[in-house]
Amino acid sequence: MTGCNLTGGANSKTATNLARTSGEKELIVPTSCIHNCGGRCLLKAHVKDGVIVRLSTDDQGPDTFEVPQVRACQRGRSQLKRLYHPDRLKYPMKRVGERGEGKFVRISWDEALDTIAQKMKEIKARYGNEAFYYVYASGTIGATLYNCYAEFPTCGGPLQRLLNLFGGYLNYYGNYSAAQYYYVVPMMFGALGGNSPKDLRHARLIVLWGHNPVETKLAGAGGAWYLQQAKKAGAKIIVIDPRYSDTVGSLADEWIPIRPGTDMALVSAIAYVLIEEGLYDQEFLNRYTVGFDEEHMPPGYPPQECYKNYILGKQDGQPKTPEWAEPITRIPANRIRQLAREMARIKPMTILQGWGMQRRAYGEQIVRGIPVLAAMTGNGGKPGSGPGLDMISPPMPMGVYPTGNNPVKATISFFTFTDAIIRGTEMGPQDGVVGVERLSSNIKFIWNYAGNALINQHANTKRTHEILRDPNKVEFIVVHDLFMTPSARYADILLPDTHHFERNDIATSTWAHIAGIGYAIFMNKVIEPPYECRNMLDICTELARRLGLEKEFTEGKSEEDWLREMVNTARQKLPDFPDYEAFKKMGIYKLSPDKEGTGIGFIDFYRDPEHHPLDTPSGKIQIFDPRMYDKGNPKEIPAVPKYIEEWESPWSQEGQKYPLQAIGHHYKHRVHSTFDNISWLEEAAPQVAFLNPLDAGARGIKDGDMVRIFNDRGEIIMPCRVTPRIMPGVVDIPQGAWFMPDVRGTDRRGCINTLTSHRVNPLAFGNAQNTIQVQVEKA
Ligand SMILES: Nc1nc2c(c(=O)[nH]1)N[C@H]1C(S)=C(S)[C@@H](COP(=O)(O)OP(=O)(O)OC[C@H]3O[C@@H](n4cnc5c(=O)[nH]c(N)nc54)[C@H](O)[C@@H]3O)O[C@H]1N2
Ligand SMILES: Nc1nc2c(c(=O)[nH]1)N[C@H]1C(S)=C(S)[C@@H](COP(=O)(O)OP(=O)(O)OC[C@H]3O[C@@H](n4cnc5c(=O)[nH]c(N)nc54)[C@H](O)[C@@H]3O)O[C@H]1N2
Ligand code: SF4
Ligand SMILES: [Mo]
Repeated sequence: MTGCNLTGGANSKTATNLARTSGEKELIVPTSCIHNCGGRCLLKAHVKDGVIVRLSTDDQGPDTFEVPQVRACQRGRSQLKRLYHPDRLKYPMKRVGERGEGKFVRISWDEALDTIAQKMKEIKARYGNEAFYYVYASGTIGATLYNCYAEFPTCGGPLQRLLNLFGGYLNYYGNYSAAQYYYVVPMMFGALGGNSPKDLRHARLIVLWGHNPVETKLAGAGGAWYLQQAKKAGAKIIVIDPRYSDTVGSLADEWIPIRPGTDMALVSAIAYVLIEEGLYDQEFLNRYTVGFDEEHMPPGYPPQECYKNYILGKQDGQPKTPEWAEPITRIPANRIRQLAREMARIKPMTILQGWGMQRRAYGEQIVRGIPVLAAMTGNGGKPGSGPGLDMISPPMPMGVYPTGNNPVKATISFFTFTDAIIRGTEMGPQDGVVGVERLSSNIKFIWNYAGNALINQHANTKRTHEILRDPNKVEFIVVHDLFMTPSARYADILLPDTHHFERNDIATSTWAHIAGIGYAIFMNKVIEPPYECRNMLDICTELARRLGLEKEFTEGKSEEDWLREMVNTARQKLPDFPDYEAFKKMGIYKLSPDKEGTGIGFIDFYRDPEHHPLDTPSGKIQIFDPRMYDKGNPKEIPAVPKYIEEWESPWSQEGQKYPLQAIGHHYKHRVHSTFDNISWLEEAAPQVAFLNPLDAGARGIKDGDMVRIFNDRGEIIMPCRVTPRIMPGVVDIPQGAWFMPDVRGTDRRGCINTLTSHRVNPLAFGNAQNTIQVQVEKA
């Protein structure tokens, strides 16, 4: 037992009773769960003789609406199965087979670290720092110190600090989660922002548009819990989703199934009805938006390009009527009319958009389309009245680990790293590169820390495999993980990490786009790491020594020194924040509700748009965006949000050969691929392909059969669940299963990226992994 300093007796009685001893000499040590589900929940480890015998969770406090308990979900409560999993990586290893084969031999830490340091020096000398890439990863995104998320400075942990000191690395922007959302919301609103989950209880109508919080926002103080409260307070809840999701099943008054990828046809038809029936709020639009009609266009741009003209079909001759939308969306025209009227009449309304539908071809459009409906119905800026975005959390001011600045300016879209491996030096702004006119090197060295996006979570695994397997392309790959994941199989050197119960850290709600309250959790090191597992701070310190950077890297500070600094920063901003020792013992600190702000997005702007303009060209919400207009590509980057038929769809050529659309929802079994190997969770939520009885019947498939799902990019053989919970024409393969190819290359587990495409979106250069056509047959 180390680190937590909870020796029982008088000592523990002085702490809150979160940390206490039992009669059986069982220590209860607070820590957290940290993966990229968007949450961080309190876990309390019950320790006996140096072994964690069980986990419990937050049971402190009154559990009120204002200050709820931050209780862990089924995955957090299964952490012991990860911690004590027999397949944990135990020693450093080096590759002996081909990349991807998974053949390794044990080596010493010295050999591993010497080799990595040597390769870093060699590759820097040969290709320069732009050849280094810290690939997208989110396995420890919830942590303040051991964070793996390199999109932002200060999030990438010790590895980011080391690489910055080493001269830098090729940056990326954007993320798999919400590339289109993060790109266009700041263009439309000047910043990200929505209402807090707590505000939902004021709404009378909540439309969850492609949003499934009961599965995706499961954390203790998360979105799903607040939706429940909103329902209790009398809100009507409508869900628009091709799947009868858990959110539909447990919270919805109505489910509107929609053909995937056609949401913009629905948005347009709703807008049409609002105009046709005079149900829209002209005054609100005039005050807060630009580009709705000819009278409110930015100066210098053709007035006829306004949104209203698009909806009425003044330019293209096609009014966007419900009858036009019906065959596209498969939603009856009358239902569309009824929905438009409800949206106009039930006030206040909050439409919350999920991200699955922007992870699609032209996903930029839907992100911008929904806020137009919010504005047309006069919503935004008031309690229960949302701007049509996602939820946001209250801020939690905690110090950060200083990762320094990256001297390399070249930046690619996260989704183009495989391109930057094979043709980086040809890539420039036309490929989404920013910071430079052209990359000076292809990617030659990859660090993959706490991520599985090296192959499993990235699109088109067969293509990625072909690229990664060739050691002449990327010359060196280091992976640091707990398991032999599909990505780990591509490592040249594979390093075993500690589990987060085996190191000290702090988790905060700040990153959690789903939390209704601000909080911080001290993640105590509960037990010693097993075998030769080592954490990233330790590894980077050793590498810094070998690279002659030790002094700059450590500044003479230990893990505890860094954590103390973070706590001190929080204490400067929040006088009631406990000191380091007290925080360690109490485990969780919850921000008092009066410090959370109003929870209403862009409130100053909505109150007084003249004096608090948005950071956009017009100072208002950009329905028409001159920057998009100026791109001169109106078919793919229209200046007002439009319905564009997807590049792979039931109507395209692929649709003839592969008639079903496949989507991969975020599953309660896992956080992406994390927890895929946990038997309890497989039992509770098995990896199956969900297929409608009509599609199954037409193919002679019965519930439980093995099915072959394929397209030109690859194939999967997996079990099938026949259920009306998915609409006809669509198959759902929950994303995140581990790619397990057999000798023929057929995936036997159900990794949807076997089938997905790496084609990028035109504006955000982000992923469209949900836009794919497949065929399904009995295996
Ligand atoms: N087709 C399709 N693909 C998708 C998506 C989709 O919807 N459809 N979703 C995308 C999204 S939104 C995201 S965010 C990405 C997520 O992709 P990733 O960021 O790759 O997330 P995970 O798959 O959870 O991988 C996390 C890895 O970290 C490891 N890990 C966990 N804890 C630790 C730790 O303490 N130390 C170390 N060293 N490793 C640890 C896990 O074992 C796992 O291998 O996937 C994207 N991919
Ligand atoms: N259990 C669980 N929770 C998670 C995660 C996880 O892996 N597991 N990952 C976390 C992360 S990193 C992220 S980014 C978020 C992701 O959150 P989201 O991206 O919102 O989650 P998804 O499940 O991809 O999509 C939400 C819903 O959209 C539906 N959908 C798909 N295509 C369409 C479409 O074209 N139109 C409409 N209307 N609906 C569509 C899906 O059926 C699904 O029910 O979730 C977070 N929460
Ligand atoms: S909601 Fe997320 S952070 Fe919380 S216990 Fe579940 S997986 Fe862990
Ligand atoms: Mo994500």
